Amino acid sequence: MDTSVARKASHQTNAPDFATAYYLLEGLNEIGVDYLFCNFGTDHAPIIDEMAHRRKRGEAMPGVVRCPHENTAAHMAAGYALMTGRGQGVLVHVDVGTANTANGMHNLFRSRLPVLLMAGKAPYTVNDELVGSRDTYVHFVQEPFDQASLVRPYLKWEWTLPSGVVVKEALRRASSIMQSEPRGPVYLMMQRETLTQHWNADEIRRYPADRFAATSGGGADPKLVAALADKILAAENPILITGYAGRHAHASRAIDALARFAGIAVYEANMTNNISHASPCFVGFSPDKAVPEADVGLLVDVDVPWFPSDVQPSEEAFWAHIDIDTLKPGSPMWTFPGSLRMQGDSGRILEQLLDELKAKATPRFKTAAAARLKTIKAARDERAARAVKLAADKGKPGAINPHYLMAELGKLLDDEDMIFNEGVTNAGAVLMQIPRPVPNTTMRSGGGGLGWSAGMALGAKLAAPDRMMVQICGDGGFYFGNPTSVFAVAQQYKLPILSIVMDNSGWNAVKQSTLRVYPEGEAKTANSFEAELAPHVHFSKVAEAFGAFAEELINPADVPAALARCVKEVRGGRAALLHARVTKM
Ligand SMILES: Cc1ncc(C[n+]2csc(CCOP(=O)(O)OP(=O)(O)O)c2C)c(N)n1
Ligand SMILES: [Mg+2]
Repeated sequence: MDTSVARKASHQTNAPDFATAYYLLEGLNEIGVDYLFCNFGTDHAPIIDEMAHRRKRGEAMPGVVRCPHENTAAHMAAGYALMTGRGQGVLVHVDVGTANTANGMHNLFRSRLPVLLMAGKAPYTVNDELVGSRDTYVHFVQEPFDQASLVRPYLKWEWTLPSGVVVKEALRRASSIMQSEPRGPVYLMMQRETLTQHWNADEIRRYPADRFAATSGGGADPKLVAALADKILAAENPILITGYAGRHAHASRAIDALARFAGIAVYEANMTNNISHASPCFVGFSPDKAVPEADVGLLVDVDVPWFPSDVQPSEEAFWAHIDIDTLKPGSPMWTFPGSLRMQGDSGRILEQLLDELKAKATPRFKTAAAARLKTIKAARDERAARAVKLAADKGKPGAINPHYLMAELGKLLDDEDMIFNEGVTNAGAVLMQIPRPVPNTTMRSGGGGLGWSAGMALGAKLAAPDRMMVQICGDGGFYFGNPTSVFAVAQQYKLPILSIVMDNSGWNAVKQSTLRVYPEGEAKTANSFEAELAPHVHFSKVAEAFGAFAEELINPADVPAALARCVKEVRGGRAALLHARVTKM
């Protein structure tokens, strides 16, 4: 039988208007996807052809960013979502491409960032029965029994598109779920035969945002708010620990206002800077000293407020969880104390709490709160002095002090510039030396998968081209970030980011972890930690291969000028990399 005739016939009997891929691209427009971060394969032929059609007809569709590695694609979507609040599309190749996004999906899921991951699936017809049938070797080997299992632990939703007639409905459902708090990844799989299926335009229903909205949390039960206010009114040492709350501007304002009114010390756990570091209530990132002394504690949108192996709260203390995710169903173990739990929009709940406190505040409470603000100021001053002291020693050639390096970098940043801090064992130096006056201008991943900061910086740059995006990582993190893919995208799409690599000669975190478990162990005796990486590498050459500006920084005396040159290049529109040899592990 002449297969070309059969192929044509199947087209004709479908009485086509448009292929499902056409409605897919249209549906992506409708759910607010500005960009598709793509790594293509054979599964995408129908989409690629429709993209060309749409371009020819001048029809709108998401911008396409081709990423040589899926890790870049996933983390670009993360950076874009961080800046805009909106999940974007990541389009990857069947099971193998999906597998390469698993690290990214972990980071997005744990960072409460939305993304619509999409992948093809191997065609299900093998004899050319339908347009898009199997036609090459890989179609026979790229079909695992459970493709979604590759990323399922990090998904809020997954589905295989059963028919093109519901493609827009599926996209709206995916969007509603990823955009609902706590936000996170969703995954849609599509077979080629489904994407090539044709439908008349009037068979495809529309699912507009105003009728199918995402959910966000609301306020809390006034009785619980009143109970918590009473606890705070009677507290002597109240503290507040937050991870993500301030990502919403109203919550950032509410934390600051509540803390100032009630004299509450605010700590940030791991994540973005929720409030201005210039706030009189911000006291840093480590609540270890404060936790045992706190009599009332607020855990506000936070996943890991402290490490129980290092610090234990008082048995008598009263802890309240205010969180869109109070129960942490995504974590098998989560046993931080919670005497009272209020699930909802933490900004809204804190506003309620502040209103209640203002209504009930006694002169005695106001005096006590003012006294606490003085104690907090002393802690802030002490912290600032410690930072200056830590940065005073510039280090030696080949062993630049990371605190000094970061303090100098801080001098060159505008308030709105963004820091993506993947410094691992040097992350503390970044946080300590570069206080951010504007909320949400420094962030760490809520997850533990290394290799995110460069991709996130690229995605953020796409969303906010006028701000400088600074990626800071270790030498280990540099490898994990697939730097050739990163600098290729930076060059191709003109996304100049600043990359600073703090090279301490290997995986210090691995070495320190071994020392924590076996302080006097054999690894220590033998000074053998399986942590050293290749010593004579020149990361600058990687960046240069893609047209970026790059420098190696060995001498502490060169720090200010080298940083200034790199920043100048980035502000002028060219990506730059500074490979700094810092204090060895
Ligand atoms: C994808 C991934 N693989 C492995 C690890 C385990 N890990 C945690 S920290 C670390 C070392 C990172 O080295 P580097 O970025 O140079 O930072 P340093 O520890 O030296 O400060 C490793 C390998 C991880 N977190 N993520
Ligand atoms: Mg290192």
